[in-house]
Amino acid sequence: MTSLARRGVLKCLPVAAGAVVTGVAASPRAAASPREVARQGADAAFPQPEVRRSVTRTGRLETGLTVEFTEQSLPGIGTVTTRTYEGAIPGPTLRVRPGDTLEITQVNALPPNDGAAHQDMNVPHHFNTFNLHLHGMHVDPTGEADNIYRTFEPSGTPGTTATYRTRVDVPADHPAGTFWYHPHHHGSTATQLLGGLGGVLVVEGDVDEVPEIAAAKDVVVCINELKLSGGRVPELTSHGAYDGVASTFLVNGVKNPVLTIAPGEVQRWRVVNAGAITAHFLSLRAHELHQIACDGITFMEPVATTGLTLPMGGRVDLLIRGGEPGTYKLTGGGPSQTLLTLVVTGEARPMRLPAALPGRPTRLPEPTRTRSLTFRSYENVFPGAFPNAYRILGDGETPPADPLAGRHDLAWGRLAPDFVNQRVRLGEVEEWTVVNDSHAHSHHPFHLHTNHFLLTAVDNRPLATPVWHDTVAVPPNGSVTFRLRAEDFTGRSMLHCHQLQHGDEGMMQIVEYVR
Ligand SMILES: [Cu+2]
Repeated sequence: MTSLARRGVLKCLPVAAGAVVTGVAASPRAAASPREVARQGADAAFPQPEVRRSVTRTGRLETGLTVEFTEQSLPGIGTVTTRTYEGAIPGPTLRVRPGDTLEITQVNALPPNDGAAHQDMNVPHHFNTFNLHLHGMHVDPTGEADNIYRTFEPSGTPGTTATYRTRVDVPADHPAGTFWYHPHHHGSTATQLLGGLGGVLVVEGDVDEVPEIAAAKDVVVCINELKLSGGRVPELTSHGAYDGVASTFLVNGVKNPVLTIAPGEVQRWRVVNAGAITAHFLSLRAHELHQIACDGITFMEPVATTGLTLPMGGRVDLLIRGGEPGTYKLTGGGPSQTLLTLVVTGEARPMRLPAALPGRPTRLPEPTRTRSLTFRSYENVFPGAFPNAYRILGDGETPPADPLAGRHDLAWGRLAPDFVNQRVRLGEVEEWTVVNDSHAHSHHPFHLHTNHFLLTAVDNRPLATPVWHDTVAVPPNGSVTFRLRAEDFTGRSMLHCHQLQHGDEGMMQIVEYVR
């Protein structure tokens, strides 16, 4: 059933590119020109990123993600020069299974960085240095795995490149679901994502074998957010560099692509917010969204809704059933922001929704310790190009070791090198409250690396059914409450605001998981 469904997916991909059909790239450079793949995808009715899948026999996905400036021809937008993975926005979709090994060779083909780093690490810098974060994956945060403390520098010599390797063992009991990858070098993350660096990572498994889901077309909906001015991402020379530059939203690299569905047909959409600044309130006119997973963790049963919030970094898996023939818009960002157009057409194809799913139970024991964190923005408090301070106060806040620009008070709560803000003991159940004390239009999605947490309340109102997340929107002037139990991986990891300008400017903490 699953392999048939997979073949069905592959048929939807551009057929001329051999690398797409085999789905495996043995070398850093795929056999087909990635740009060619992207262009063919754009010509198709609804593009899908190139797929690279692990080899079943060996359980390994060995692939490359070269980062370089490429010229993209974006339909309806024009020619854009930006940093890309493998010459495409988004990067290729990586598909693995629990127990697999993922080996990624990254070539940094970017030019040398301009200038030295600012003495304050929380000022954006080094836009040609990156690393790799596997967002939402429950894997080792150290060594050559999901280690965001590494730095993949450009070679420093114009015309040459530098190569870095990531090797991740996906646990045999890893949840099947929708994850994604993006760079996470402190100081350059926002700029790089706003140029289109990001791609989808799918873990295949039990949920895909539910008959109604196996029968549904598997559709990646990767929403990238670009800031474009004069065909480039503006160099971030000041905090205001993006002010007044409208966000361009692409779905699988295309502005407002058209997806077709038959009346009654059920499709499974893997919706990824790969943006840095904008949350999406997803809504599809005249259609219910049947949510089956949040942030890669499957629900116990589908939950029908008419709209949901997808914060930056978040993912939802949705089953969509085609309604009356017609044309419908999936909106996000705001009600006038169309992400894609759904055309319901053709012969009716009645399909069923599943009644039950192989979900993760939504219970944890009573907590034995609590923490309280506050996300706070300070605007126009520093002289110079980056006048704002973004801080995390409360339990574990960073003390003011070095007064910043004479503002001793603003040294509290910033990200500081080697200061561990939160030590989380394996096996202990904790309850965290994260407060956003900023004004109405300040979005601060909370993201924790390495472990999912169980959201139990929003603004102190308990949820009827708690939900597993790795990223959650903290409402302005509001709070979220969750339980956390880390069970296996030790080492240094992170928590931060996934409004990535805020993260780059200090709204980030070091979490250490300890025995
Ligand atoms: Cu924030």
